[in-house]
Amino acid sequence: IRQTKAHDYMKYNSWENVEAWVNSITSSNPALISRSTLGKSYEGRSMHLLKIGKNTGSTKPAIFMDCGIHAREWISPAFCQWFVQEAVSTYGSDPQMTSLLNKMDVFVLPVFNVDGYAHTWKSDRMWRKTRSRKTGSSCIGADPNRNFDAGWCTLGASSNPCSDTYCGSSVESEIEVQNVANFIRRNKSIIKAYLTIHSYSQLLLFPYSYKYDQAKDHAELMSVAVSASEALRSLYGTRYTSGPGATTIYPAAGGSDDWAYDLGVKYSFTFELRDTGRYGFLLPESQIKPTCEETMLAVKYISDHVLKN
Ligand code: ING
Ligand code: ZN
Repeated sequence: IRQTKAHDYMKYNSWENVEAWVNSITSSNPALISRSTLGKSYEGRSMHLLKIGKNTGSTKPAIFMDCGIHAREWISPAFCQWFVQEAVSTYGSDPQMTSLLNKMDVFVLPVFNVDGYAHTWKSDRMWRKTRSRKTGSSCIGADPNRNFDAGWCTLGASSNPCSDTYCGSSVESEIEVQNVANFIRRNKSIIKAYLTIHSYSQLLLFPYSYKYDQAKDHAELMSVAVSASEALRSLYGTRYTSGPGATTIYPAAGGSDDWAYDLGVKYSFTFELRDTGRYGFLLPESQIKPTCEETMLAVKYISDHVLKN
């Protein structure tokens, strides 16, 4: 029998490999990682969540980061996996990472849209949405980043179930969105930052996307985003644009960052990783390492800022 390919940080990994990795990295790093599940997806896959941080015996402030809301954005789950590995392997030697994990916990959801991700490996590489079925429509899935309770379905979203930006039949109609929203609601007193990783376009976005109003923390979020982008650029010269979603990419309601912000999570950012369109969603594996390395610098900059505030 042929063995299936093993996990490799410099390759894209199938859901089966990501799931095996969740278990192996947790058992190899019991002092820094603990595992839980947010619940099951529509098709019954587990939404594994990793908590990275030094156990201090008391409740710490936390950062929540998710990857893979959209199925075809493969560099995103690759980054979450990279982040976890980098965190455990530099804890104790890198002062910034050490102090982050001593003082805060980082909740990492390596793949949000697990069913969609599996579908991009099985049958349709360009699938974006969830895989939920609805009676009365032959079209499948809703856009999880249009399904949150933030100006739901008012702008930049479609009520057509066949659209790639279908907002769903109601707010949080998607079980995966419910699972994430319930966790963040339950833990909102400790969650100080919400980071959600997409691709592509090289943008660092913050609220709002569902309206043109400036967020009350606009000045601070803009300055954090600009500095985080500068840190990212310092490694390989990759240029990012920072700004509110509505004016920087396009208006879009129902996004997770706007929802988290309105819930009270001030440091709420959406990353759009490499590239600017040459390869788009089909970013070559040779770019996983440089993309993840530079993105680490931005995430660490934001984490430092959150820690100081
Ligand atoms: N971009 C995001 C999308 O869901 C976005 C942009 C960010 C919309 C924040 C709403 C809120 O369309 C990609 N590439 O998915
Ligand atoms: Zn996306």
